[in-house]
Amino acid sequence: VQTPTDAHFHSASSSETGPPRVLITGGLGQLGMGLANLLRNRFGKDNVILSDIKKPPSHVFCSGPFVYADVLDRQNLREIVVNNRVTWLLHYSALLSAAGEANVSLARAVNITGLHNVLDIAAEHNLRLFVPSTIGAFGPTSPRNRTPDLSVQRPRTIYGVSKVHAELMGEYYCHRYGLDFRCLRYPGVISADSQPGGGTTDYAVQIFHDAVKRGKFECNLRPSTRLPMMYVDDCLRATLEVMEAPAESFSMRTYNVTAMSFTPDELAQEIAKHVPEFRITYCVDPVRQAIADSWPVSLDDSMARKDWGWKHDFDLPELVTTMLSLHGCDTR
Ligand code: AKB
Repeated sequence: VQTPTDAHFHSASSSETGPPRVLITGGLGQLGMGLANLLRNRFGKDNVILSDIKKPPSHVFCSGPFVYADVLDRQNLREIVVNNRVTWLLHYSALLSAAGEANVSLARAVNITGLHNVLDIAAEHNLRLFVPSTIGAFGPTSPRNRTPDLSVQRPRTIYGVSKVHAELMGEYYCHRYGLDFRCLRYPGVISADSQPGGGTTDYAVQIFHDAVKRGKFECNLRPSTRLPMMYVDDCLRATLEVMEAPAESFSMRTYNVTAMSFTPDELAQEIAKHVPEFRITYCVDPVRQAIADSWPVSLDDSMARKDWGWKHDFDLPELVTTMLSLHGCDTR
């Protein structure tokens, strides 16, 4: 293991001009492909490289550059960054909350050791680095309503602990080595054409599929479990906006972002306005329920709104009509 020394790292100033050359790790998860599409529209198809350790489906492979990248293999990662003249790195490789509790040592390796590799390579090669954080970086002793950016963070999951670590390490590298680190704490993200995996907020994705295909859904959280949420288009736009924002606009490097908060019961009622036969039942998963009960019910994202102009487009009604129509349901 290499320990960082000042000599390894370039100064923060960059002579690069033109569009960024982007690498996305963990690109076959819930957000990678959508993010690649957004960034390819903006910066050109060949300037955005998607990567993962899994074999991509053919539509992913055909829509732009894809490479194998294992964040636990520092040499492999460095080679990709150097050979492709990467200037922006968006680091999505991670095990989510419930998956992390099911395999703590893998989560520790991917979420913490993987992050160390990414941080060092980003600092060595003067990259702009984005790492997503999460509402899971808060815990039972954090304020639960309108949780501010700066508050107690004592999460009880390995996922949460690894994300607090990522926030602090990124901010430390920014301060110590001039690394251009940018981080958003995402709420639960709801998308139609890509599935999450191993998360606590996953129910809010699956419910739309089951409502349209089966007219019913069995929820693994209690009906009154309120969590912060966001539609995927808002989440990806927030990410692009924070990456493009001038560094001078930041008063900090890790921002809360949110759009809405709802419970399974409220979501089901909104879906039933368009799918009258829809019925929700409950079979609580104790692991996921305990995780959800330790998370904020709403986030205060006023600093993101003030500093770099964050504004969400989708509230609950628009989220539901959009998701239902993407699943082929007529909501007119
Ligand atoms: C999860 O549920 O683990 C994630 C998250 C909120 O970070 N979707």
